[in-house]
Amino acid sequence: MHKAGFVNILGKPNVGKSTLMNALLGEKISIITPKAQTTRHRILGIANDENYQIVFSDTPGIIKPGYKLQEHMMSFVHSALEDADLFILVTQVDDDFTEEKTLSKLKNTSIPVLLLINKIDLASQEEVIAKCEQWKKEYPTFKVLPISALNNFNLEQVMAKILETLPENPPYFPKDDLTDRPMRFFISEIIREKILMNYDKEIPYSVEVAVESYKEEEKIIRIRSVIYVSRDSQKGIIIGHKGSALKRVGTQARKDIEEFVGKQVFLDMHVKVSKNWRDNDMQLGRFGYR
Ligand SMILES: Nc1nc2c(ncn2[C@@H]2O[C@H](COP(=O)(O)OP(=O)(O)OP(=O)(O)O)[C@@H](O)[C@H]2O)c(=O)[nH]1
Ligand SMILES: [Mg+2]
Repeated sequence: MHKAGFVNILGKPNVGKSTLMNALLGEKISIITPKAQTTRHRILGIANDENYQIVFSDTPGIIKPGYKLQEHMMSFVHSALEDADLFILVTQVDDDFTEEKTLSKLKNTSIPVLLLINKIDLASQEEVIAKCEQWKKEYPTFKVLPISALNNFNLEQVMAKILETLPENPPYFPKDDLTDRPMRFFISEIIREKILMNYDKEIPYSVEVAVESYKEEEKIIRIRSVIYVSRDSQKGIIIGHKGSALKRVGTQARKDIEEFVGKQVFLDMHVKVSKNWRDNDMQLGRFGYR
């Protein structure tokens, strides 16, 4: 018997959706940072075993969109809410999910919902128990599990629940596929992760990264990337005094990319201004938001 199906991971920003997917896959597919709105796309992560194939969707955190980029991000969430074999709603002990539309959709769907209370390593046992009871009472159809995605706590139970729910199906993707995204996407995401980690305020939210070329030679991979900012003044901040800030980002990104591709990497980085790209349909389309 072979089981296969789609498991869509949803929730507010920063609750640990990407941490959970990576932990369940045992691979770093999605980038993770302490900042909200790290994930901007719907990213598939595929867990393959002789007897099953689980196709996870990591999604952007649910917010009220303020500009076009965020509208696109929320359209990816809506597409993930349309169909699945299982929805996983990730919440935190100290931070309830209260977005009415999504909750009512999940409450009224015939698709099973697994509600995870994440980051229980940061809470007391009493708080965790109380939170579980509260969810079970308000949403009796949801399966409720407390977890810590960071510490791998209770994740075997999550896997067991998923496998219990998955229907009998042949695989949807080739059994050695790990994701639906090309190499260039992961390179640009790794660079974006380092930007989120190294800059504050509006900078991480004003940046998009594009990989313009990826050339594999015998001993080295040569990558040319462009960091786009939305205003002139942000260019200098990204570059920093005598290029120091950009150099730090480049070194950190190169190390991670080398680990990811298993080869030496030469990373060429350029900074360009794409005026107000977050609200520009054509530019968003070029960046892959469709
Ligand atoms: N203490 C603790 N921190 C966690 C846990 N799971 C995730 N985190 C942290 O929470 C932060 C956000 O994690 P992400 O996985 O990026 O969260 P996300 O829900 O994907 O966030 P967006 O992509 O912005 O929507 C990171 O700093 C993680 O290390 C956990 O179980 N315990
Ligand atoms: Mg994420």
